[in-house]
Amino acid sequence: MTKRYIFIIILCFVVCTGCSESKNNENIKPDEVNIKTEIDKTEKVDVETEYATMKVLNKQDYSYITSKNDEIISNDLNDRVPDFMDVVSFRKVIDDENIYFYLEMKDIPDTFVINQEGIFSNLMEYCWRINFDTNLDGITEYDTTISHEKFWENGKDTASVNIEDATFNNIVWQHGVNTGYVISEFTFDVDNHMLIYHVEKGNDDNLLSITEDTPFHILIEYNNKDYYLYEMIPK
Ligand SMILES: [Ca+2]
Ligand SMILES: [Ca+2]
Repeated sequence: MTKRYIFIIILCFVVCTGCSESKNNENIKPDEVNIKTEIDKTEKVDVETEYATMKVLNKQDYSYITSKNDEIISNDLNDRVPDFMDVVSFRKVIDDENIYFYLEMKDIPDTFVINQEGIFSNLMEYCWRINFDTNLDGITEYDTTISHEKFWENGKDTASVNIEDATFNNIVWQHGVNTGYVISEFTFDVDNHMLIYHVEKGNDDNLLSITEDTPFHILIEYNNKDYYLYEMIPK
């Protein structure tokens, strides 16, 4: 009798434990389903917002515009590029001694990831440049470019830096036919979403040929391991 009594108690305990686990499973399952659904949604959104690589630009893709000093020119919003690449408006002031250029961007985040993992070459990671057709031939040969830029650096760790960090270069580049060289640096400032370039013409004689009437274009480029993007004005 005693053994049988003990057996019944054990049996009841096992059955009750089973009921309890079953109840717990019933409570957990809906949560697991909800969590999975949330993850699926998140992944879907990421895929939908991913940018598509753009074709690499050729010489014939560039064209030029002119603008008067202090003329503010608006630019369409561009949902094909991140906000830090999207020019909202721009203006310039060029006199005998100075070149000022103002690029209003849709947004400038606090930090930019540089030397991104997975690029594995000396690609341009970021650039915000203005290219002047100083010899007036309608192509980039012999142009002069003012560029705030960052190349991927071999052997350097991935890092997050401010757009005004010293790792970005502020250079004026004098183009030849397929070559070029740095002729000057310039002062680069950021005021909210406005990028401000100031070049002193006295730094190099080539800069003297940039005047109020010199045609120019704007090119913003970004490379990461998955895609190459640009915003170009004019298109
Ligand atoms: Ca734009
Ligand atoms: Ca040219």
